Amino acid sequence: ATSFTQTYASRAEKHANQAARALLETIERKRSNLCVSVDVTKQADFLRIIDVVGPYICLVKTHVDVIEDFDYSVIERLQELSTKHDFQIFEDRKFADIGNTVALQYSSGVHKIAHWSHLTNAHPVPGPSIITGLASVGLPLGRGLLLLAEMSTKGSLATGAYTEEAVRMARASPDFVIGFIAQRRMDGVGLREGESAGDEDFLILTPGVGLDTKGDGMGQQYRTPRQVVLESGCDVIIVGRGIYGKDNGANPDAVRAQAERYREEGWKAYQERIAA
Ligand code: 5IU
Repeated sequence: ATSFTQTYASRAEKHANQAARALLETIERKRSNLCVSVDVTKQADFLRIIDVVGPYICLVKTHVDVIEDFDYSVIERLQELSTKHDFQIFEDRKFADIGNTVALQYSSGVHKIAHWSHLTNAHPVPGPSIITGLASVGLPLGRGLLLLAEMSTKGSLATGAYTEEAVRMARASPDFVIGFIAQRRMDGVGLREGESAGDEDFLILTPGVGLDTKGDGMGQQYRTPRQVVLESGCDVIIVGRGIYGKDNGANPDAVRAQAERYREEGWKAYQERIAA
């Protein structure tokens, strides 16, 4: 079986990277392939939303740089919630600089991302040195990296040969690069004549997921959990405003109901996929 039809549990057993294993195990344990993306600017909203959706998710995706009243206690609260509700943390930092600079951005500054974020991501645009730089900080801490192989936005330049090169870069660093932010499965993409995919198992985390709208008027494009997980073979659905709405999740019951709904849809699509 390819990773398309394998269970999350069996993939967890074989994965060499600690962060990938932890995520796959969490997905299986909680029967949830739902990641909630929390793009809000007040720490109170941020922490309240996460406490409400916590039971239904495998992963929280953050942009801590948008929190305007940020101080490091937000991270401590986030870690407490991660333990309380059993989810992993993914700071969607989208690193894009030279190796030396990204190592500093990852380890230091106000946010010290490597100290608390199990996963982070990077644009492949600088070439393999971005992986070397981030791995120098993240590997000793047991972290994992996702490369941005594709984007959900209209007119994205991350297509074709660029996407293939991203997959080749990941293939060359299997200890640290655990998969992609992408819109479809990437096993075997960009293989050259005579190369084989072996037992590579990239995790695909996919934003641009929504059940009620097709877009946001600013280039975002939404597909359903079924399209993403069953038809495109992605592993984790990333949902933001579809869950916390237009009012920064002011109504916890509404947020909880949406989280339950997306968890259910994502898991149903996965069950259909492994039965295929
Ligand atoms: N995000 C995308 N598309 C991408 C990448 C990241 O939407 O291709 I790479 C981020 C942006 C936002 C979240 O933090 O995922 C999606 O939020 P909404 O579900 O609210 O659109």
